[in-house]
Amino acid sequence: MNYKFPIEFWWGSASSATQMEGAYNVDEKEQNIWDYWYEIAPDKFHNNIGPKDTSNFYYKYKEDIALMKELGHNSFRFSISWSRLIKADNSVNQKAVDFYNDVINTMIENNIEPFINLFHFDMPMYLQEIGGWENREVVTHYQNYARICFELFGDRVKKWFTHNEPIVPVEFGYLGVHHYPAIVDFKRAVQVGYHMMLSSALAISEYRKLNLGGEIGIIINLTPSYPRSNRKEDLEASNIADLILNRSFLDPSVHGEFPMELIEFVKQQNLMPIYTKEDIEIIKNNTVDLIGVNYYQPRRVKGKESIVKADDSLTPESFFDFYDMPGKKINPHRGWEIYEKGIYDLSINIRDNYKNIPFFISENGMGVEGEDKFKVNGRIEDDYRIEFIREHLKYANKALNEGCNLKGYHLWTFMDNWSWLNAYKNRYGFVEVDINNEFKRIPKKSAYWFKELILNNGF
Ligand code: BGP
Repeated sequence: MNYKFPIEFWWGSASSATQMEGAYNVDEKEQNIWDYWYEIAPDKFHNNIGPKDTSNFYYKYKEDIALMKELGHNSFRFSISWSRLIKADNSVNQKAVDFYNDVINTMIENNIEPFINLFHFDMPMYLQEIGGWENREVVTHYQNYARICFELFGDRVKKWFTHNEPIVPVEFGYLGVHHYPAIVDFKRAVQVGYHMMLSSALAISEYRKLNLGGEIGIIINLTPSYPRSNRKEDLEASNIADLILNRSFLDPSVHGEFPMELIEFVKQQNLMPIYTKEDIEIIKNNTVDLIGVNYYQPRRVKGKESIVKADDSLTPESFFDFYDMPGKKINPHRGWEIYEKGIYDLSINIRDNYKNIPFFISENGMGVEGEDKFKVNGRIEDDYRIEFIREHLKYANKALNEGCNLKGYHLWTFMDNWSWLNAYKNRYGFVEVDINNEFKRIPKKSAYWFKELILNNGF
């Protein structure tokens, strides 16, 4: 065996509530921003397919967890749907409590450790109506929601995450138009990001007060920024991209402070959020125990070449351009570059600049369109996915051997699910979901390959 992993390594996969639960309006679940957006603008969604049913985990979780066990998982991350758990009148939805309790208990009975994330892009609509993350009151609502989750489930769940990719709602909802409310306004975006960061620290403080003996962290899409060249303008571009898109959440989460350079940038651009001195103390005193890192692709950047017009809105891309590197390896279905060494580079960054804090690869994966054509005797032979995982794991292994505190690897995702922008176009799962045939689950070849890898703790 060439690539051996530690005995306790976390092997599994990740998911999110809106993308896999379905049952969008049953058992008193409230609407979230996705349900609402689909209701008012279905044409914004790929092939007009919205988040109504998604993969029906709400109904099939027992079968799904049994399959996870059969396929060797020792851990699985899912998120709680805030709009399912907490009703608009602030009361707790008992049917949601029963559902999540049963999911957690079934996982534990099957020796699969539940990793729970509290927020995966799905703001309840009743809170978006009062401004969502722009409104400080929503931070308090989130803090209460987090505490309720810890009180309800924290006796059994020992790995908690406050957010998944917090930069994404900022980037796509307030600096771009892919997520509701689809506003482009840098100042409001900074307030949103700041409040999300503060909410993370407040959730951590609630968790610590309860003394439940588990760990709490945050999941960040640590896309490494690579400059086109060593020329000054390219290096500066990569630095500013990294500062805004990575270090804005990574530094306060791990070090308890926003980078000074980011603060200066925000001041210079007149983008300072409303904050209090107490907030800064809260962020300082409530750093994470561990981080999850989602890694899909590198970010290649170059100095600004395109002209910024006077009436262009100010966005992070006013300060750098993306660099389309010739000859790069690409997943044509998603349009994302495949650069396996990124896993190694980001691991070394965490080792050297972030206290060698424990971390795991919380998402990595490959979305492929038209997988049916790879079917042999009813099974998708996804050798491309096996290769994708294997090549990334080689670099993860190298990072481990060089002293990185890497604890596990989760694929995005267990079974094909609904994507925010692409519905069911690109499939990511170890398990096929036949959406035209009662959401039937059929494991792909990669699922068995991964099972073997877990059994051997390496390959
Ligand atoms: C991550 C998100 C996931 C998932 C994944 C794949 O950024 O955390 O929710 O969707 O990306 O991306 P996509 O669905 O856009 O192909």
